[in-house]
Amino acid sequence: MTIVMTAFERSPDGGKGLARDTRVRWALEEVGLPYEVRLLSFRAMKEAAHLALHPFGQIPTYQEGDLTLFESGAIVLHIAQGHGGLLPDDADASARAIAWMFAAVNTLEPPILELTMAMLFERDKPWYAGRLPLVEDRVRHRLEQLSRRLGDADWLDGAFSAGDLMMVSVLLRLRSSGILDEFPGLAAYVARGEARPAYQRAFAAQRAVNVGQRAGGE
Ligand code: GTB
Repeated sequence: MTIVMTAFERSPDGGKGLARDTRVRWALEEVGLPYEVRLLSFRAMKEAAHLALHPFGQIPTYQEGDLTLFESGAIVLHIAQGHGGLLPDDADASARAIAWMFAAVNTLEPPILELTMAMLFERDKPWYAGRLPLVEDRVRHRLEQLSRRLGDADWLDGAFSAGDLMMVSVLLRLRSSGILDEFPGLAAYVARGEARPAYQRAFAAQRAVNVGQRAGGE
């Protein structure tokens, strides 16, 4: 059954791999599943045909036979549960890996998103200089906690899992802020994720679409 996912026709990041299709591509590459990518313009994302797949008119979506999914975390979990390599066989370890997936999107991603949104859209606002340190400190607080838990380990809980895939994907978005480099253990963790051949293939695939294209907005 052919897997079809959606991605930006022209990602605003110009090929840095920061849009959420990259984590889905990465999961598919980790488990060795072939897939097709349907590219969408911002306008097409808001049209009825796409809204039938994604209620919020966004990417990524995932279609496999009769199944249609949205939400990158749910898509990665579906891939991980159906194919070996991204969740441990042990039921408790698997539950913990899923908890890390939720931690990535529910505990780390919100303050990181707030910071990136502020840096992108609030620079010219009168409150920007005063607010930025507060937003940065919220991110630092979570990174300190995460860094402490990771310690000297390569991955969050034993072998690389979908929890790491999601966490690295979320942390990657911090790179341009410089904050990640304040936490060398986390910077090395992200670099380990990026070095995985499956990530490299996913990154190259999205880059081939986006590099050289001009930014068109968030
Ligand atoms: N919670 C959803 C998920 O995890 O799938 C969020 C999906 C989402 O935010 N999709 C974004 C989208 O479709 C693309 S990833 N936006 C278009 C719209 O809402 O109209 C967010 C994103 C966009 C651009 C960059 N970038 O250029 O760096 C990074 C991340």
